[in-house]
Amino acid sequence: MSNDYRPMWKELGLDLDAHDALLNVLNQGYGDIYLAQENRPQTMGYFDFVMSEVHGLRIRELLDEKDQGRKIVGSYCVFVPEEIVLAADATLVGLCSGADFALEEVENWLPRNTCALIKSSFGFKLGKVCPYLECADMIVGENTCDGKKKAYETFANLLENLYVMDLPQVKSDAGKALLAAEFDRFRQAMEHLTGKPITAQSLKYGIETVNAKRAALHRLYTLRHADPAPISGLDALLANQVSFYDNPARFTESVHKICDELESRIAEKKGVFPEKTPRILVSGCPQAVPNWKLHHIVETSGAVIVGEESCVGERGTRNLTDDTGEALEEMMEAVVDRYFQIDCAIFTPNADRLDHIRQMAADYKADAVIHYSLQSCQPYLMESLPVENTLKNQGLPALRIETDYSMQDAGQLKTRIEAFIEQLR
Ligand code: BJ8
Repeated sequence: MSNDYRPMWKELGLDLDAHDALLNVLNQGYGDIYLAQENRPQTMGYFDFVMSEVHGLRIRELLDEKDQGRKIVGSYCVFVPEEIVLAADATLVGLCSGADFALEEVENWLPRNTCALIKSSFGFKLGKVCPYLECADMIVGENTCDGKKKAYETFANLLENLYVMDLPQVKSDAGKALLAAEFDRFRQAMEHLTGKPITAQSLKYGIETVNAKRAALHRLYTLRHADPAPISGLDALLANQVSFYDNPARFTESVHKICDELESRIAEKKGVFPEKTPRILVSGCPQAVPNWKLHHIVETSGAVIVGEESCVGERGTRNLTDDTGEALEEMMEAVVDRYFQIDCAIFTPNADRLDHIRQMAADYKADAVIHYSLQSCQPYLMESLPVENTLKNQGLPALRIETDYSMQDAGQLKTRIEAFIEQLR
């Protein structure tokens, strides 16, 4: 990334030395993991460019938007409705990060055995290394798992502009009413932030824009059903990760370009790995940039990842919002209906998730499922055993992984994963 961005980062209050260190690790990791892959689709060049400019050009674009009076909203969860943010003429960016930073300082604020995702959010704030966080006018936290819920209480001491959204934990009528009330409160908060009323027309625009983005990803997911796999799991994961940062319309167009290329590859039977390479479905916790550990290990151990049952994957994008309503209330209801279907492990009971895993395994012709949990993530760890047992009882091999963002266990994970893949041959 060009040195020209240094004044911009300084103005945002970043710690330039710490930020340099982070970018060095990111660039090194990207080179070693992404650029070292063979047979990549050429259209992935766009995502290489996005990643090379993830703290540069994209931040400049966001600051230009702010100069023109547009607000930036940061979020840590796929429950924050982008449709409503866009309808208020603001831009949503994802803030979850997939790398450890300033760990010692973080442990002055959070217990050591907090999940890596929460620790990393604190680390990026305390280490002053995240330009997205620093340029956001509003940061939305959500009462999902206990870890996040309690962490936001502490985070409020570090963030002046934190807005906390309450969320249901049960899929009941009362749960849905709570979500509807919270989305309505959020609608008002967005209007207050931007000074722009959300109208039927602006919400329709928000719904159509986000639906288009999700539909492009659905097209990509469907193409991943093919054998040989036309795109690596790493590259598909990257497309999912970039969906949280990029301009939605440009992202949609770029994903369609990849899909056009993948269709040609499928017609020519051209893949990233040979036909009949063992196919893995990954299920569990979200994997934010630059958390590429599991995908990298699997795809350098003789298998290909064909799908992600994750919030950085199908759980985050599965359903479209009904865009047929005309009145504002009708469209707000459609937004609530869509988000209420998300099968995050914070819900109890959460039978839909198991159904989705089985359905995805069948659709993607997966030979096995790897369940991925971050250490100390109670919701996904608690679900991992029933998921594993049910899949195994139905004849689908499954492996449970519990890890964090460090590379300390990489060797051990590789040994387990290689042995698991060996059994699939
Ligand atoms: S909708 S998965 S993005 S909450 S890994 S912080 S669950 S202890 S991230 Fe999530 Fe929304 Fe659910 Fe999706 Fe807690 Fe687990 Fe940490 Fe997690």
